[in-house]
Amino acid sequence: MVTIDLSGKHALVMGVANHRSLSWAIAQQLHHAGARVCLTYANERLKPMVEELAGHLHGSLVLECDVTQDRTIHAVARRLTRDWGSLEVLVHGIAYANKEDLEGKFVATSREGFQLALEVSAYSFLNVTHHMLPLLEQNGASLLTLSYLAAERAVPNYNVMGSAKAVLEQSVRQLAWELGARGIRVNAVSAGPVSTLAARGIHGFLSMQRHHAEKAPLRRNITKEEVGKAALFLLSDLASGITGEILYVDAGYHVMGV
Ligand code: 0WE
Repeated sequence: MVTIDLSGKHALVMGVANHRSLSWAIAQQLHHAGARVCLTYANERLKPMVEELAGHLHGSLVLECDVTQDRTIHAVARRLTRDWGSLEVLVHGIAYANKEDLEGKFVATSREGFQLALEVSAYSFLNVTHHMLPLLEQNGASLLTLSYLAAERAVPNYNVMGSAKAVLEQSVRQLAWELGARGIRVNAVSAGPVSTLAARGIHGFLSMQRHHAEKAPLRRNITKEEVGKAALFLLSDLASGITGEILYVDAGYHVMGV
């Protein structure tokens, strides 16, 4: 019988905003598998919610980390070095673009909007990894980020986030190559549309989800728990031979030609 046991392992999970977050579903799976979990929040507005959620994960840590501020990333690395001494799991579930850049014309994306989306949603993955490298090298680690099909297909309104996800997926492959020599694996889950804080309020999101459920081989949408389970697999020793991979958790949607 195969069970996933992450006891004695340390997991940093970034990108939890509320109970609907895919990062939260992943944090819960890691916790149930026995890992010690650290959640980060980007600003004071998100702090109370993340602290409340962390209250459900016995022995967890909550730290501030704004990925546009190297100082705060460095502070997380220092704290985890002191408290844990090693990091076996890193989950990056962070994305942000200005709201107007997800509604207007892609061709009209401002320089600042483009830079912000790529900095927060893509550059942060390698930058955080760089800051955590001494911790990640200790025992070999498994890294995971979250992507979306719009990295490689045209999706109405996803606009500059598609640019960011394309860069993010290339970063998964490049990091897999570079860090593989140190026993570090790097993968992504490409999730189908889930009603998270990041997705709600997106114009046309509900009709898009309906379309997805109609067309997908499984004839339904996915749940955040399904993302959590696939993530747990990739982050565990069951996936010891897998790196540089984009794993689709999308009810099969991406295989369709019509
Ligand atoms: O990656 C995402 C969402 C990312 C996102 C969402 C927001 C909304 C509020 C990034 N930045 C912001 N900034 C805000 O101010 N998804 C995969 C969910 C999503 O977002 C879409 C989608 C889907 C699916 C936007 C347009 C079209 C489809």
